[in-house]
Amino acid sequence: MQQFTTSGATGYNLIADWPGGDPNDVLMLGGHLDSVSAGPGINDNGSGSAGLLEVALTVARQSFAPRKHIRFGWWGAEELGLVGSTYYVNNLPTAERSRIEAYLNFDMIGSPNAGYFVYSASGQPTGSLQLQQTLQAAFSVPTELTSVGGRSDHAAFARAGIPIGGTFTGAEVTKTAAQAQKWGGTSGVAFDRCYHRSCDTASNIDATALDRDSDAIAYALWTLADSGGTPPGPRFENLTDVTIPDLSTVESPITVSGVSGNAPSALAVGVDITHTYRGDLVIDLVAPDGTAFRVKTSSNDSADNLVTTYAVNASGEVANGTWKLRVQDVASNDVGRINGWSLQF
Ligand code: DPN
Ligand code: ZN
Repeated sequence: MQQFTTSGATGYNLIADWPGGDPNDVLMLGGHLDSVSAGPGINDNGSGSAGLLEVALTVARQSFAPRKHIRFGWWGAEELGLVGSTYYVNNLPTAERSRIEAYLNFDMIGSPNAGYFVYSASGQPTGSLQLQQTLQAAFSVPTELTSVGGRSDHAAFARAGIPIGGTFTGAEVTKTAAQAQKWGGTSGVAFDRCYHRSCDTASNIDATALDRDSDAIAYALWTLADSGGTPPGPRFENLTDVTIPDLSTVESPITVSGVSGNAPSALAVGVDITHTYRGDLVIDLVAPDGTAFRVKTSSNDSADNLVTTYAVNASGEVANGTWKLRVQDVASNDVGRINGWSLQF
């Protein structure tokens, strides 16, 4: 955490380095955490902050090990004039600055009347065609280029000579009829009619746009960091506690939607169960059509708790529908609870 002072107040940047990778080849991604004082700033810029956080969590879950070093930045006081990001860049030693090979910015990525914009390389002092084209390729919907000028935190990096890129779903500008035709939404209305207003609340988010742009962050990261792979597919979770009484069977559902075709041959089933004798537990993953895949049998393993991931060959099952984790306690005395579980496609 980096502190700075602006007009007599203290502000904060949060910098998160993912260990590993070449320290001389840093790929940095960021967005601002603050909002204007007029409103809560959920699209501007809770959306970019949350998208970046979700990608960072995915990096950790996957033990991502690309050739390059990865750094995330969440900036303070963007709305006061790019204060946090400028402070960060200005206080980087020259050698450190030259190690950052690119900076990608995400500011407003869940606009309620969304457009799909990629920062144009040509509107920037250090615009990069490679970054622009990678972000364009990250979308399965049509994109347009936009000249964001110096309106967000990438500007501090551009001024320091660092190549920049980013995505944006639109602010105060009105959506045209042609744009409404290709992207849906309402023509003649701003991409975000609550931009810098008190109505920029949690209902001021198009979840589809936030999802597409967050996927684009992951795609760009996996591609530009030289990972040699592609980002993992969608992940679903159920974090509702389910108690496991003695000698009983309980189930916890996860409804999967928006995944085409069948489940993968290594569907990752993450399980987090508290129990005082885990050998008592028999666990099945139940597919939407009722097919049960046994992932764990009972045993005399007397250890507590079960926090692990199972790989299930579910390639014969349609992905969409309601999956269940079925947990049986088959011996008396010890009990527990499902804390949560997940499906990573
Ligand atoms: N900088 C944004 C704001 O915080 O008001 C608006 C914006 C974001 C404009 C991204 C252009 C591109
Ligand atoms: Zn913003």
